Amino acid sequence: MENINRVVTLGQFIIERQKEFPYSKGQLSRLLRDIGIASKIVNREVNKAGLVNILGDAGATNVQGEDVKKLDVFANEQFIAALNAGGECCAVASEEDEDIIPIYSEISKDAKYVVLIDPLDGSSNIDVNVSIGTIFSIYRRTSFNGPGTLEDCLQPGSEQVGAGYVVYGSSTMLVYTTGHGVNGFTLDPSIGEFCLSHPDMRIPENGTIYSVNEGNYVDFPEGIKKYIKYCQEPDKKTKRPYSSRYIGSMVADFHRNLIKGGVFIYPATGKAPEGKLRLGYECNPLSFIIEQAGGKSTDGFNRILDLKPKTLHQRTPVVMGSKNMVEKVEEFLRTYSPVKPVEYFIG
Ligand code: P6P
Repeated sequence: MENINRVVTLGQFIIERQKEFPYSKGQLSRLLRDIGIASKIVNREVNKAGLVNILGDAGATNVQGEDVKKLDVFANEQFIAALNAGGECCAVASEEDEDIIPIYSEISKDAKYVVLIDPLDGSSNIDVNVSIGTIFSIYRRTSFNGPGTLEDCLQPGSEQVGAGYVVYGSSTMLVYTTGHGVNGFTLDPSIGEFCLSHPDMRIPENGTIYSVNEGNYVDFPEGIKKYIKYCQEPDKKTKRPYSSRYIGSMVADFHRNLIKGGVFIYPATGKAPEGKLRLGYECNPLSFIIEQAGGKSTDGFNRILDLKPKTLHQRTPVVMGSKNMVEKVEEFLRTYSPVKPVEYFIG
């Protein structure tokens, strides 16, 4: 009889799903494995952050008298080291580094992939014990050989071959897609393995949660202001008023909305005319995931995955989540703020 309680680890799952890539020789599988290993190391440090005074600014020392790195610096080093050692990656673009980190060594001379990563998004929340996350995006290189190039890292999100995030919360989960649906794995600390816990994740087409920093309300485009008021109006048929839920940690807000349904909005504002969130290693990977889960992600006017990045740390306004909720936001923007936000604020 099939064992219905069979534990499927991330490693087993990746190998079993490798059949979806008939021409793959396992490089993408090994790359995902490398990211999973680094995530477990980062998780260990995130979980004990308060104990070893790792929260302090770089330059502090821990109980062993070792120089303590801030967690986001530590996380960045762990992911880069894992990708370097794994041999499947020819360049990394990180939120922590101004320029790309080309990788070229005996073991990675045939590497086919580049990785864009936010090693520890929302790290300002560590000190108050709020969930934080890692976000990663994987592209096939467009250059032919040698170390990866900047152009390899400036591809539109529609070219991603993989994307995922780790949310270090009440439990630690890794959620990823390679274009064949979205699957979530929960870390079982007793065996040190990510285990399949959320197979084939789908976001509800409708939801009753809106996530936006309403502290910026006066600075929002008119269409966003009107949408927020729409969310707050009582209407039984559409289950309004909706609930306002905003953690201020993108991965945590995204993960909740993916499971429960909802819309996450970080619009352009006067202070941030191109939005705050980064296209390459925040919005593109999460947009790939949300579309694979049946949701939608735009900048209010254009599909995020169609945007052609011009610079590595480029920002974009973003409206992502349940399909029908995103489309309602777009309707308000078209009606009340009928220009792309960047033009709206930059003129
Ligand atoms: P604000 C965290 O700093 C972050 O990059 C995202 O994780 C989060 O969604 C956003 O910024 C919060 O920004 O301006 O609302 O504090």
